[in-house]
Amino acid sequence: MQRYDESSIRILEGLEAVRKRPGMYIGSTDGRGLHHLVWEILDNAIDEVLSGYGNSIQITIKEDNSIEIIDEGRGMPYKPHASGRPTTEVIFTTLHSGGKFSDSGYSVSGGLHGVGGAVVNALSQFLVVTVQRDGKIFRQSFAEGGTKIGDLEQIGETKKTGTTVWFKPDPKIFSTTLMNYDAIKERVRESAFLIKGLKVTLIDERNKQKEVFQYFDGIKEYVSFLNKPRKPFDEVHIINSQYKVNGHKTPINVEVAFQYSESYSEVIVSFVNNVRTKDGGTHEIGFKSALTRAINDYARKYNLIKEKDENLDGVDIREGLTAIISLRISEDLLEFEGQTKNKLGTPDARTAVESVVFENMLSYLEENLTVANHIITRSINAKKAREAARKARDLARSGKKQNKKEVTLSGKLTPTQSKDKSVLELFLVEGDSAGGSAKQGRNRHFQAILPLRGKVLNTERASADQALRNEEINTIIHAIGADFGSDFDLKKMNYDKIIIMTDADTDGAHIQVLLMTFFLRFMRPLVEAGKLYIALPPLYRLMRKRGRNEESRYIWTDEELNQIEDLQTYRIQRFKGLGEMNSDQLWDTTMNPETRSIIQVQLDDVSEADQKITTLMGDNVAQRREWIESNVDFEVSDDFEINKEV
Ligand code: 0R9
Repeated sequence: MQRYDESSIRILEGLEAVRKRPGMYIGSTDGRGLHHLVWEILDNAIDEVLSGYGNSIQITIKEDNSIEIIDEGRGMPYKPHASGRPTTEVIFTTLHSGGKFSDSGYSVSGGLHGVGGAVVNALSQFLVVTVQRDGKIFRQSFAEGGTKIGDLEQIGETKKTGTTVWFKPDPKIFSTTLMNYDAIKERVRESAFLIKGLKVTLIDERNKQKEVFQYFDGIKEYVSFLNKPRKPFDEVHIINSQYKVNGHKTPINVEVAFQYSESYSEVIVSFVNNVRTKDGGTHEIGFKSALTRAINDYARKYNLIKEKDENLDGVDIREGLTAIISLRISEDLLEFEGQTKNKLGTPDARTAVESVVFENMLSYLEENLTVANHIITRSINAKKAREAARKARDLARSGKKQNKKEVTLSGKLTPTQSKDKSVLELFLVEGDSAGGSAKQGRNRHFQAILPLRGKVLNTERASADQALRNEEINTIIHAIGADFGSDFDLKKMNYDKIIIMTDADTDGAHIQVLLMTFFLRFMRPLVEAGKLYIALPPLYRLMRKRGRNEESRYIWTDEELNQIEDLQTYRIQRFKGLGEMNSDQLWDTTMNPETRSIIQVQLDDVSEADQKITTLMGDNVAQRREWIESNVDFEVSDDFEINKEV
């Protein structure tokens, strides 16, 4: 029988608060929140590596979806803390703040800043911590949301040091407890790229997979990795320098790796103290302005742009650029902005990156004339293409010339009756025949239909101006009415949801990928705002006689079909395409917000999404084949995290 003293009651109250409001600590209780627990423990293991102890971490997804993380650091302190209880116990049962438990100024690599252990424990079915330190092995276990099920015990002797945390997220808390190998792999790989030499072994016991990540060239290898599906036109260039003011070192270290390729995309991924800054911030601004300034200075110096001509624009200069920025600054200089704190606010970071990159770029360009000229020629072309596109658009908008495109648009789009943009939906439908059913089946009040003929242009391999000359693309841009590229304005959108509706076959999947490529390249904020959806038409209809009536039901997946016990009593119709459904069926199963299934395209990781899209849609055929062959189970959802809206 467990006896509770006053302090353990306080502990439980603390952890109880986490269980009552998990969202406050980990954001959500879906798959994202679930993985947040993994990141917390992983960050603690990485912190120990960053402090200079051990360089090897092992992470295992067990068969029951529990997670074990092992580091080879000093081992978590276990001796009694001021409260009289072992430090391990305090760490896993109290919502404390970082730095409180050690004199060495325990630094945190991100996340919950030291409260991670207790939060993970509170949200777990069980958690076991094992410490190897001072020649001994200690263990302590917790269950059911952090209740201690025993004191810290010595269970053996060892010559090694390190910490192991094994936990299983509580299914009473999370809507799913299924661990996503790819999500963990991406995170682990990112850490391995950022911390040179760090070796991370990832094991999945559910299907006996194992991968090791270790990179001795750090972010230089990261850029090569991201550019693997692209055609680079030079080596990766690396800048690494401690920022100095008047010859004095500052606590700001700037590391940048970049490489240009023939692709049209711009990929910039930035980090501060090894934490990803998804929304950029001052370091990214500094990098961009240094690059723009250096290229323009160089172009002027060698008369590559004429005196009377305007400077080249940043967006044009960055076409085809892949860059990683890794900033390391002292903790007291860290400032974050925005709702999710994913944006660096530190003003000095801008000055530091700008000055380091500008100096370096100038000499880089002088030493690599071919590359420099190539970048500039490309930017000039990009600028021309952008201006041509803008002219065509302005002309169409002014209505001076009722051009062919506008006529086609008005003929193709079946608009809504309501003008309340906040509820309107635009269906992009594969083929004219399905378009016809959709037009009849829709709710004309708030659903607009735009049928798409044939294959959509692959915008990964097209410039802005080529894309705009494509009729389907042009029509979509006009229908959405919020412009595109750097001029895209979310507030101007004519619809609240853009829903891609294709057949549930490979051609349909291909059209989905092509459209998602387009939205990602030309209307990224639309995707980021969660306004892009994919409709899920059912695969089967089951029918049987019930008395006088005919009973029918719809089935979305093969698994669902196989689970039906009295399947033999039904007649089965397999829908090969949307066209086989009549308009009522299409409304009931795929369009009616009350009964349909649609998935929201979520852009969880921009660089990964770019990577996959470039692999699938770009020029490098061998790379594409390799990717498809090693991902036989190709599904569109592989590229994006998907969220099912019932
Ligand atoms: C498998 C996941 N690993 C960890 O969670 C982990 C935490 C940790 C650690 C120390 C060493 N290894 C660790 N692994 C540590 C830190 C300090 C001194 N000795 C060992 C120190 O900061 O001075 N700790 C993380 C927090 C704490 N230890 C502390 F607060 F208990 F000190």
